[in-house]
Amino acid sequence: MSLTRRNLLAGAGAGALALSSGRVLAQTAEFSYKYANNLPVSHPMNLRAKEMADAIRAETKGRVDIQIFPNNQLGGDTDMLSQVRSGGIEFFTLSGLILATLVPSASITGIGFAFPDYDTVWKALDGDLGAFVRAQIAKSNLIAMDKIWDNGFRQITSSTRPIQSADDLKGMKIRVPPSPLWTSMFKAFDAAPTSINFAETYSALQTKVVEGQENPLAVIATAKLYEVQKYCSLTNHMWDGFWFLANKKAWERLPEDLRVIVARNINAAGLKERADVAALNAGLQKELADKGLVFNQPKTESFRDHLRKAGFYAEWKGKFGDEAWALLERSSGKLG
Ligand code: X2X
Repeated sequence: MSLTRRNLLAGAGAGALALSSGRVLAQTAEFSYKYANNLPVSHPMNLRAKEMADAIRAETKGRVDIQIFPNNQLGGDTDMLSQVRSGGIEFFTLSGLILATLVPSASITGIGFAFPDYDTVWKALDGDLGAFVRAQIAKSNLIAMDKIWDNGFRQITSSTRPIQSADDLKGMKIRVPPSPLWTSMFKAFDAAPTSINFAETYSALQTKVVEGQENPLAVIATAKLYEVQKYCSLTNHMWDGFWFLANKKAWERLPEDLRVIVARNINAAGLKERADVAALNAGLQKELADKGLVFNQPKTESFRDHLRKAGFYAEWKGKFGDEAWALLERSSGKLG
């Protein structure tokens, strides 16, 4: 008996389908696409992506098969960005700040202390600011899905000292993702930032190439960074999210009816992932403290002051331009 798509779908229960889905269906799918990302399989991004791929396969009756490559299996972010541009992979989730190496204005969402809470983030990103960034992305041969996925508010960890105020960052060897805005912000704090892809971050911390790094608790937990860090300072110094990107040609190759199904499922999964990450970040402090991380909650004022005095806000307002900055300040209030 040949295992055609039809009798596989008709015959298999949901569990069996999920288990066998990958290889068997990939051979029969009309569109077999790769989605790659930098996070561990246990992160909500990958849990929701798995559900999403299963739903797309079912709804398109096996015509669209999305294979997931988590955890930098296909290379670090810089490498995956080249691959999604060339069509080597069809889908990729990337922080707007790293995407800014290609689309400069995409880092505007990472300006220090711009968003006080998630309500403000989603209002801006699902509103005018998000639309502005997506329009810039569209000029670069990439398509960004409507709903940005959440990474979260970022916290600083270190193996050497807790960060109580901006002065404690002075001279600190800290890993930042490869992105001009990240480097600029930590230079403004007088730290010593080094650009390192997430793929090499754990080992850079372990071998003490750097003392610290900064990430949301959901990443610190799922990537087990607590194993190689001692302190966690809840600075909430910036919000970060992942644009769900598609290679433009691969996207346009999908017939309109399939495109609608794929986009709807990706955006729906993104909304669920946002809820998962917010809940995780809110509950992880105790779990990480049990694993030995020492927490402190600094006041944000000294950090904002430091950025202001270093001319960080003025510099980036100049780079992004008045129009984009006005869109940001519509949500954040006056910055700098
Ligand atoms: O590289 C990071 O630190 C991470 C996982 O947060 C991003 O993808 C921006």
